[in-house]
Amino acid sequence: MTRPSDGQRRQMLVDMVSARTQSQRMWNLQRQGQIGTVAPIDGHEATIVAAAHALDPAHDWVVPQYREPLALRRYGPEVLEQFLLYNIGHPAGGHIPAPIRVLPNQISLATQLPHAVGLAWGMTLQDDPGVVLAFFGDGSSSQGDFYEAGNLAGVLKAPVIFLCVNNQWAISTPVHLQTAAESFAAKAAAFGIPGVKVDGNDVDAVYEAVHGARERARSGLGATLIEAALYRLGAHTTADDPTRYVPAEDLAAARRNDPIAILRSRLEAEGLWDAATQSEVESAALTAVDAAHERARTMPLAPDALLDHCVSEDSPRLARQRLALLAEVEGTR
Ligand SMILES: Cc1ncc(C[n+]2csc(CCOP(=O)(O)OP(=O)(O)O)c2C)c(N)n1
Ligand SMILES: [Mg+2]
Repeated sequence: MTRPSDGQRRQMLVDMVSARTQSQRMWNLQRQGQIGTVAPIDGHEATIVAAAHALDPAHDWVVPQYREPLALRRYGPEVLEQFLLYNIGHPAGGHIPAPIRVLPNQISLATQLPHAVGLAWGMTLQDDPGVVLAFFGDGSSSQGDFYEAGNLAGVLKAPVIFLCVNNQWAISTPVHLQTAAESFAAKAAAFGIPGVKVDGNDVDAVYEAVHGARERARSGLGATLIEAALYRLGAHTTADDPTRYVPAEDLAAARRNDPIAILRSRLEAEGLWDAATQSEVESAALTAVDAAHERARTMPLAPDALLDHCVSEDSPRLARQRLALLAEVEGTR
């Protein structure tokens, strides 16, 4: 059993509380018309934070879907800034500022998974000791990309961890309409890799599973599929009304299993957390998200910025298009 230390568990709660506070703040900013669509993090915090804490940000890559970035504080404050830039549609939001090992958000379901396998396989070829952890949802597991990525990872023994965040919903589609398999973890059998299902509200369980998968990947044994079962406590996004389809009694039961409340009461009982700490963490999180929003809002935008960060170097054709675009913009001023 590999358990996080007291210090790590306390830091995990800081990251979880910060993520929820910032997610709620972003919800309000969207409602005020200040930022774009928001996919709330509520209910996902333990899984994302514990996974990030089982990784080494100096070597391991995280490949997100779209709900994770606020909970990746362990990967540095740049992740929050990128997330705000991405949210408001600034082209710099698609950039990965070195040395941050977090890929940009991915909205097109499961397309991040072949990227994650390619990244992991490339690292093996370059004798890079890191691993790649890719997040995806229960809904994304129905995409062809998931099966292609899983199959290739199995054959190549790529050092990749597929972390399926099973929050019971894909917008309004419940899991029983998503798959007839007994679990999402069971799908690992088709790839010839281990599949593990864990309680996604329990930081110890997620930490241990990711830690084990990382050790396995680093010793050359290849990929693992982890299913973290939890419950989406908020709306799918700011464009959704879950009261139209989420059974109220299911949501009430899930709220009694709120991952933040669980860890908070454990740490309070151990004398590692109190109300003053809670409010300090919340106000620091609000300051950070407001500063990131301000920075994103005021970041200068070059007329040809939409061509940046797509390829490392412009091809001759792209260079010509860039010049033509700049000339056209100049001419219209
Ligand atoms: C290829 C593709 N098909 C459909 C959509 C529309 N869509 C956006 S989010 C979503 C549900 C995804 O559910 P899941 O993977 O379980 O993630 P969750 O939102 O529950 O975290 C769908 C169908 C999309 N973004 N991409
Ligand atoms: Mg889902």
